[in-house]
Amino acid sequence: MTERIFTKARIEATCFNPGQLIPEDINIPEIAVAGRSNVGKSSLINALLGARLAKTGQTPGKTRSINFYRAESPSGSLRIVDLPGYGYAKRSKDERNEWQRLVSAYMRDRESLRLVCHLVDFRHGLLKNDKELQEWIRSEGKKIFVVFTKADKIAKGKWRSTREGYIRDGLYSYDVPVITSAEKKEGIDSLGEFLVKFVKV
Ligand SMILES: Nc1nc2c(ncn2[C@@H]2O[C@H](COP(=O)(O)OP(=O)(O)O)[C@@H](O)[C@H]2O)c(=O)[nH]1
Ligand SMILES: [Mg+2]
Repeated sequence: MTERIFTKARIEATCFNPGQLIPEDINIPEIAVAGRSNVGKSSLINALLGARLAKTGQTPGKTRSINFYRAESPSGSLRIVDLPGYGYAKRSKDERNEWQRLVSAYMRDRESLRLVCHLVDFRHGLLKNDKELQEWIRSEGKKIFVVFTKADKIAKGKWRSTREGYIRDGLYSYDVPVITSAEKKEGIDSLGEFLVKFVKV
């Protein structure tokens, strides 16, 4: 077990509407975490920050807020930004519009937003909404880095070929996607190291 890369993590803000968003600070890089409801965003953030800050296992589609977490790293202060989940079938059109409105308001002209970690269930790969999300984030001029979740559900011997298959199917990622399991704490250190290195350059 290596030394934890993020220290002194705390929740900084919970925002349900654009008016509640906290202003960016150009000295504090932000890394957003996006993905379908239930993909494991909150669990991954907790594993990464080594703290139970994000609520996990909530009713799918319930987290409608953007949550800002502030953490210290060897590269200095940064923010991990938990975006509301999408793709929950039972959501109404109004709720989808609400999601779009809040997330757009956050991303628009957000220079401190350096990277969007797109969480994808390792068992499923990209589903329809995921492809739309990837296109939309790229059209906003933001970099996407894919993080596979729940890898403990797939035999380790199949990890490489599974990842290669998804890449061949047209998944977009700024760098080779990292394979993680929040439950088994696998790939979490590699992800942390990648992120800290990424915000430094
Ligand atoms: N097997 C397994 N289950 C996970 C993992 N990460 C999250 N889960 C489960 O997936 C469900 C949704 O997780 P959560 O973090 O709340 O997802 P979110 O909606 O994207 O924030 C919960 O029941 C978690 O326990 C993982 O690495 N492995
Ligand atoms: Mg969550």
